[in-house]
Amino acid sequence: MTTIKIKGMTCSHCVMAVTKALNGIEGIQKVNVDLSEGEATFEEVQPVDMSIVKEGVKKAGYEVI
Ligand SMILES: [Cu+2]
Repeated sequence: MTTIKIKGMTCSHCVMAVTKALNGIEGIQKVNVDLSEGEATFEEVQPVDMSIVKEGVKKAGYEVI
């Protein structure tokens, strides 16, 4: 299980956007985004480059910190 910190989420819409972005990355499964903690957790079924994760989250409008 991998945990990342995400900056900029304020509501359930943000949670959905980040969840969708992470689910769209190859190798990532079981995404769970926690709004109150500002965190996302997921499982890597294959190694995922963190720069791809950061880019995907950024494209959705948020930032991995
Ligand atoms: Cu929002």
